[in-house]
Amino acid sequence: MTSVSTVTKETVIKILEEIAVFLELSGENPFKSSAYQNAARNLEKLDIDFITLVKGKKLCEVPGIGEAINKKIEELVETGKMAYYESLRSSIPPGHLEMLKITGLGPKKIHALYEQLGIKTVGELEYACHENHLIDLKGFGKKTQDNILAGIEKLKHYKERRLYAEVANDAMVLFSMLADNKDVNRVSIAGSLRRLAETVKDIDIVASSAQAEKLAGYFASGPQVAVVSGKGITKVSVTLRTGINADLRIVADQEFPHALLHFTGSKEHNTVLRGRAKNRGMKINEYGLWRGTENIVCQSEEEIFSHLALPYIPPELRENMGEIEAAENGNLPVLVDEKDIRGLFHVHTNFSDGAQTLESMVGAAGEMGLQYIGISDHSQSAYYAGGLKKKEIERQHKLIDELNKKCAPLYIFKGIEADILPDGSLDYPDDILRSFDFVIAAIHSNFNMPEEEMTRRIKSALQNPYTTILAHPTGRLLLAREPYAVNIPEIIETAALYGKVLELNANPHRLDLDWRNCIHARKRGVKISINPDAHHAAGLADISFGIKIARKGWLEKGDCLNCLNLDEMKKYLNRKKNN
Ligand code: DGT
Ligand code: CA
Repeated sequence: MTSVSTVTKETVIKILEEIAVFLELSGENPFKSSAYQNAARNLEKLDIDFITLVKGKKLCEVPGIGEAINKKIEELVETGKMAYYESLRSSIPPGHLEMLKITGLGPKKIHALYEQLGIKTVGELEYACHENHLIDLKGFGKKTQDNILAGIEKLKHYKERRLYAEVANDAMVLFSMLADNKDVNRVSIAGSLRRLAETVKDIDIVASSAQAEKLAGYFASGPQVAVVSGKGITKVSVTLRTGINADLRIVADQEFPHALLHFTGSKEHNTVLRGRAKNRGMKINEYGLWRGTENIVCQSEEEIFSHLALPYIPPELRENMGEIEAAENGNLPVLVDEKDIRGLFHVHTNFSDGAQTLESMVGAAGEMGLQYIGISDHSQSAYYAGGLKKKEIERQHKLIDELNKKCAPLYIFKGIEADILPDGSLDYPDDILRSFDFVIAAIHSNFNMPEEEMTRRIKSALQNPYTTILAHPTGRLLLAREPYAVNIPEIIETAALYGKVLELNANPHRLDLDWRNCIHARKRGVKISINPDAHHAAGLADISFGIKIARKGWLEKGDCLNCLNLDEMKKYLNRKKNN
């Protein structure tokens, strides 16, 4: 429920927009829905203080806000609730609200499906598609049916996975709870979480204990557990209060390294290891390693690898992406580590859409022990994010000059996150671009270009002499928005040719460049900058998610731009500027 103090203009707009959607879902007269949409648009454009307007009873003077809507808004602002909205919302079948998440399916179509086929849930809709019921339906057809099915698949997939960052805390709590239990000999996180994957399906934990049954009971009755879906002596499956599933495997201590290796995966990596063992006259599985009937005792994963004539392969590399060959040839990368990071680029302030001042972002960087921070607010055409005009850039640069005198040894680089316009040019004339120490070029508009056009657009930005780094190269939002169509191998080639850096955006929703492409970029000698894209001081800590993915992408400290120390970085940026 919304409370009086939190009813802002934004909340009102959101509720009006939702009413418009609900009316469409209910099949009401389209004019009614448009009236709410229209009111929302006009409120958005309003440049007078909204609350003052409501209190002064002047809201009905805003175009598009008639008496009925005005009354409802007043009720919302005064009481924190709007009865009309509440009752409308509760009249909508919950399944229809879920269907709104299916790409390509709007409220009008959902209503039509309800009217003509009585569909109330995503499951019913999927069934109807499989039965081809949409093909002859007015306003639908085969193509729409196929699109809806694809959208449902995506929705299902997304529901099955979660962001690494969303799950990691729960996993640590379970891990600590087990590590503190005296019946536990050894315990480790396994599965995709241990491999530092960007999204995970569930939490896998392996523990060894001589008191398996007792331990199973302890785990199943933990305070985080909402549902126990399976409980044996060797495996306990639960759903946590957060909705995340977790599996605990309990083994004898001598089996521990074998179970850990197996349940860390990946499945593909395990398959290759099994083949390798077989070729050497051995057999490997989750219980142990054998030569004929002889059980080869291993104390650790290192020992198992060593029996397979391999050095230890870090879990994050176990994806069958060439790690076994690299291990065999002594070419495993020495992975970048948190302690190798010297500074951070891609930091926003309240000059544009950041929540905090330049001073506080700089202060936070100082507290992290960094040698430098690169400020990059949005550029002018990003009006929705308060992009910087020439005057604001000058003011920011002056402030940075002053801070640089005070903050030494921490150094502040002047940068910008410049929009790449649809034609591939950057968002400022050369004389402004020249005033920055670094430029991060970014796509924030026209996401729907065909692949060839988008690739050309980004390549052209990379060829711009002022571009230093390409921001979030695919624009994806994990589990929420697909990458835009772009030929990443071509982008990597262009970056290699022009000596440009690609960003590994560390925001846990992005983690873009994808780690698989980091492997490729590294092979082509393209440097990666692990950037927090911080919009508030706490956002700087997202860097740790970026470092995990950098490791998963085989990056060494020499591959990462922001592992350069301050002197090296000043020289690097100067050299690029004067090229
Ligand atoms: P996820 O859960 O989808 O994020 O990814 P994982 O890798 O954690 O997958 P999960 O939880 O199904 O299984 C954990 C590990 O157990 C997996 O990485 C390897 C091992 N594993 C599971 N099923 C199989 C299998 O059928 N064959 C082999 N070789 N290993 C398996
Ligand atoms: Ca898993």
